[in-house]
Amino acid sequence: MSLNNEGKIELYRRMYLARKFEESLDKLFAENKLAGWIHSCKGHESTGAAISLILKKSDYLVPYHRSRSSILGRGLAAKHLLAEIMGKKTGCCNGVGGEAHIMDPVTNIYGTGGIIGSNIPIGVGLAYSSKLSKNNNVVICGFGEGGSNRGAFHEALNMAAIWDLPIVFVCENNYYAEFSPQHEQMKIENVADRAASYGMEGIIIDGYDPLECHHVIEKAVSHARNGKGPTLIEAKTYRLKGHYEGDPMNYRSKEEMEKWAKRDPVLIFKKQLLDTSLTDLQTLERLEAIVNDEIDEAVEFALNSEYPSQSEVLANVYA
Ligand SMILES: Cc1ncc(C[n+]2csc(CCOP(=O)(O)OP(=O)(O)O)c2C)c(N)n1
Ligand SMILES: [Mg+2]
Repeated sequence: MSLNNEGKIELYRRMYLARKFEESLDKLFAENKLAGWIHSCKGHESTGAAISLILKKSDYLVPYHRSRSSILGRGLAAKHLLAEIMGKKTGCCNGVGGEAHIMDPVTNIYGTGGIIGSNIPIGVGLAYSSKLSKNNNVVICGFGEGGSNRGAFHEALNMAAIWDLPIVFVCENNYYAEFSPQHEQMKIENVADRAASYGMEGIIIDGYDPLECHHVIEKAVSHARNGKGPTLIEAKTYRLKGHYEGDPMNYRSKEEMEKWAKRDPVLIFKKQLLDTSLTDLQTLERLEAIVNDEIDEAVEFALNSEYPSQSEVLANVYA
């Protein structure tokens, strides 16, 4: 089903929210108010915003470290996500998960993990539970092209295929894993080609085009919901910043970075909505102002929240 005008505007709002959230992280990090690592999700907004619009409330989202847009779009409040990233008690995991371990049973978000690819078998387990309990819920599981080189990916996709599980695998291929370009990680050009060896369809999409993301991922979700099994979707993407905040990025050329910056998905989609007269600038600016306030409040909330005590940090450590 294609998105109506209202849906397209909501898609833009979710992309803008994700972008503003990343900007707040950049700023807090630069001001030395945020400790630890930040893996910027700038450039990864389209896929996650689309995923969050497609999933039903009872479905499961298993994101990875670069899919914060799906987490925010799904409805995990910016303030609880930011507080978690800052290690504060008011975070969605009481501040003990941090940036790498975001989960929230309230919004059915099960992921992310610090071990690349470790969330993929978790997604398959959730899909297996959906199938056994016949609850008709679908899982969307995200990872990068680097994650698709792990054994966990191959075992998980094989099991999902043989059991026709209700899961859609979404690989956000941003052409780098840390500082290694794709050609140093694998001999093939497309991660989607791996789908054939498990007997499922592999589809390539433009990860900078939110409408294409929505259209194709939604079809794969209904395929899964109708009991027809999994799909592997590869969204060709690019991270507009480094692997981590502070990365000098000397492993990629200025020309390459400029080429992708010109395609900035948030700016281009806004322009597209305006150029096609789908909405007007005033409407979008009103909506942006609400998001800006939400982010300002999240920053205030996270900064003013307390860190967990030493005993709270260790409360759920069993060994
Ligand atoms: C099993 C494992 N190996 C290595 C790392 C270190 N590491 C952290 S992020 C990352 C790159 C992952 O690349 P990709 O899956 O393409 O995701 P991207 O960060 O590019 O979105 C690596 C190698 C890790 N966390 N886990
Ligand atoms: Mg990558």
